[in-house]
Amino acid sequence: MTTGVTSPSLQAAVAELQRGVAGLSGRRPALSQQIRSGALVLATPASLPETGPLLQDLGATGWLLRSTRLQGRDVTLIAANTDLGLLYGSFAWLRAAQTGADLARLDQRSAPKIGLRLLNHWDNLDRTVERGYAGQSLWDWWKLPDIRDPRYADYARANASLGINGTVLNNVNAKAESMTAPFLAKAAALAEVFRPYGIKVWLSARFSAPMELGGLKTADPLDPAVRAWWQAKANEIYQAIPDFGGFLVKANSEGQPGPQDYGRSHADGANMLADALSPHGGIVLWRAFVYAADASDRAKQAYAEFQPLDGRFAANVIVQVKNGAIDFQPREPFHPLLGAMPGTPLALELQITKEYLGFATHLVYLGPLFQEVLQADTGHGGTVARVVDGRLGGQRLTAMAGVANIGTDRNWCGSQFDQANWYAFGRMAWDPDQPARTVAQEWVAQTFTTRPAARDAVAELMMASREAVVDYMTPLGLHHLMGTGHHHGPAPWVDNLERADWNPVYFHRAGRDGIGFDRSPSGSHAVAQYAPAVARRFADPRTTPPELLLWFHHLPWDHEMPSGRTLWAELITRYDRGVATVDDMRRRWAALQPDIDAERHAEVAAYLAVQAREARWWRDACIAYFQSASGLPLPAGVRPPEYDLAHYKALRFSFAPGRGG
Ligand code: BDP
Repeated sequence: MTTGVTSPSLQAAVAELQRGVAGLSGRRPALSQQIRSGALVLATPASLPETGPLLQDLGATGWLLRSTRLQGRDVTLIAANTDLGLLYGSFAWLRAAQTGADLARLDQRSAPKIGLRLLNHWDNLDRTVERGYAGQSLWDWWKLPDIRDPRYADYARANASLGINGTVLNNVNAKAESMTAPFLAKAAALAEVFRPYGIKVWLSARFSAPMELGGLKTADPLDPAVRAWWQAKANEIYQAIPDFGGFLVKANSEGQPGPQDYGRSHADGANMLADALSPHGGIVLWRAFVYAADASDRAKQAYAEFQPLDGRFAANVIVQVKNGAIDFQPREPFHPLLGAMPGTPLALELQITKEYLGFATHLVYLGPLFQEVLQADTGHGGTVARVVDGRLGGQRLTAMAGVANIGTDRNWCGSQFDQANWYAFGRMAWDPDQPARTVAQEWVAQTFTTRPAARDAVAELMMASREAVVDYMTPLGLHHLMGTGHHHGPAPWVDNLERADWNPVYFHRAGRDGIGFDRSPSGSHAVAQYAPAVARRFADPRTTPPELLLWFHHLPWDHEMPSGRTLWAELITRYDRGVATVDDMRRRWAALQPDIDAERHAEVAAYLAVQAREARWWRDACIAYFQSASGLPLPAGVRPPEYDLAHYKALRFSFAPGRGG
């Protein structure tokens, strides 16, 4: 192997290649031969000037893999403009090797389409993880900064292999303590481990920290003492972590403090923090996830508060928008803010952890969900992907964030297949146009098997899984039917929570007259927040896709569906289809036994059994409840729910995971 100066990133690249080849060589002896004979050349224009012209369109971190001749020898060139690009290129070469590419005929090039590819950890300082289903937080704050768990480096390696280049260490429901000197030293230790892998550390900032830590009487963003406090804090942070990424902020949302506490706007708050960070090159990610107790329609709130602020944010502010307007449901239409703020960089926030999709025990591959939102046409001149990669609005700052599903579990993510969701997030943040199916095949080839038939069978099982969870939990655009607080299991009957918009009945509105949330012009008119062509389509039940029907419309039970069935019969058909798909996934997995190692095969099979049982529970409880609302008999041939409604209502889950500290 040829290498030039050994920066930490280049050393990491070489180490990955050596380790990767050693791991693969049992299976592919030619690989180690290729490396030992020096046929793999890592080069930047600084070490090999003739690569310069090849790399012009690849930016700082894009890479090129090419089988070529150099100085009379056949070589594989891994080239990039920087050493970090070489690290990404080395991982790309390993991916090519692991997925069975012809290594003697390589010609690949790729550059990231999105600048900031971030994980958001909802990790608390006591190591509980909000909506975490993979054990404790990876960050052992108590032992840091002295003790650096080897998994920190492995975490960085895994992320770098996907191109993830930043991580927000702490929960958006932030504690001010994370900004005290001892915790900054701990964050700095993590930053040091991550640095060679191109991963910057970010922190969630609590807006009221100047009061809690600085003893100020106010956190008003226009107060000079508050501004000075944040500036001093930013200086202190950059002393400890010179390449600190910036702040992620949840403000005036679900009880978190924010600028509105002082009659100021989100822009006032974000810009104040942006001013503090800007001398250091830091960035503010300001979340648009807000909703108020008195809202007539919770789905409208974020747009109402943020859209009028378009163009009013400082140059180093990005507004971070969830994929949908409610909250990470199995299916939501894309968020109406996406495309509606052309004068503001918008980050897309996806949830990798499966808070509303069966936690870690349900096999749900999120690639299709990510693809669906990224490829949605906003009606503002392009897809969500074009909004997020900045091409639509000409933004220089671009970002995509994924709420992490990583913890101390031996398999990192709570289940074997949940690793695929971390993988898919990273790959689609690098290139938001990557098809979910290709990403699944790639992951399977690197995780389970390269045999094409088995690889494709596993990938197809994954591809079916997202629609399955939609069907057995919230078909036809239903949403937020999950159990109170923990969000485990069905609870469509809940109607007694303190705030109307926390209750499932608020969202489905099922009664004798029909079901669904009327967001059309005759209802909350939330459709008006979309671009005109999209708004027109969603305003009319005949042009609304059936998958989103009850998100936008309240319709009678006998409403005729495109299938020719009544809405009532269609709802039941979808619940049945969800259960049937999971049964089918189990059968398909069982048939793959010869292709998968026994340990993981058995583990996944056990998880699928849980999913099959819980899919039935979802179906039965929802049908029992919606029948009590509709008063209609079950269509002929439909299996009645196993228990009566009272049984399902009485179930309790006191210690369901993911509640945080
Ligand atoms: C919801 C979660 C809650 C988070 C909130 C958020 O239920 O735990 O704090 O989102 O995104 O999905 O801030």
